[in-house]
Amino acid sequence: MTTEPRTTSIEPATFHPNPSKPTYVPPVGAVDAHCHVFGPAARFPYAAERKYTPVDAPKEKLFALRRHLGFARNVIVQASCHGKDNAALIDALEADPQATRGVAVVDPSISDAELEKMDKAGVRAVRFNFLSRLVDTTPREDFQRIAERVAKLGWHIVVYFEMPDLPDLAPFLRSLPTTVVIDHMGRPDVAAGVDAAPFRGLMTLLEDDKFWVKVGCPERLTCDGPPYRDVVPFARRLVETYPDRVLWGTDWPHPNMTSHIPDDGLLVDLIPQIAPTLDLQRKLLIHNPLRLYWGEE
Ligand code: 0GY
Repeated sequence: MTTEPRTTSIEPATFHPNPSKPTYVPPVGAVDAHCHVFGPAARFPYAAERKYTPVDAPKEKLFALRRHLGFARNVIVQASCHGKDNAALIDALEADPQATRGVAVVDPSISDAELEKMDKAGVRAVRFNFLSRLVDTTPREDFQRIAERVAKLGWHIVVYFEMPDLPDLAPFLRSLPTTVVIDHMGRPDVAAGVDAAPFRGLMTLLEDDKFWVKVGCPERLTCDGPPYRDVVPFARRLVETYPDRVLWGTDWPHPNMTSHIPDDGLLVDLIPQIAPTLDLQRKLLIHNPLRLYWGEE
């Protein structure tokens, strides 16, 4: 079922016009492994089925932010406002091929030629989004078919769900034929604490080494607001327990943030709290993303 966008009016900007310079200096070669580009709409129109209409956040702004924050590379994730038209994503990848990799959103009917073209441009994964506020529902058989197609290319799957949906989803996720990367720590209820059953369920799922997890996005998960201290224990538990299967990203330009506009410099300054040693920081920011997205050991 396809629905109309909730609104076609452009929503207020969700990204900071002038983020602070972080105090923390990332190790040379660090990767921002979760970020997006939006538009520009005049060149890359937003999808008819989108659920929100963002302010343009083009590749030039993303690359300038990367330099400002002290990062070297980006993994750009196709945002739901662009639906299954990955043109803005591919354009960003082709503009800086060494320093970027992509996560696309595709339909099961996509041709082999199109998949190969994306592979050449630097796409290394597809995203399955399970949030009904962001996308129309996709049948699991469709996801299964996509998974089988992309597994042959050596791609993996990025999944975005909310923690209450995990018990129902877990058997499906376990059945996927590739590595599975979980966005935003599975969106735990921070107020419930790290020892609550749902977060322990996520930790158990991660015992299977087909699963990886992104430990960013405190701005969406926090109850207390900046500087997001309440989210640190969740990310730190994951980094310390599964140091070889964690990724970090800014989530710029922070789609749909309404509570506040995150300061990306502040997000970077949390890294030494969630990865307290240089060894953990190097795994989180360099070795893990390079292994998964650039095929480098
Ligand atoms: C995120 C989160 C959100 C949006 C999207 O594709 C998207 O539109 O992922 C969200 O609203 O939680 O990580 O980008």
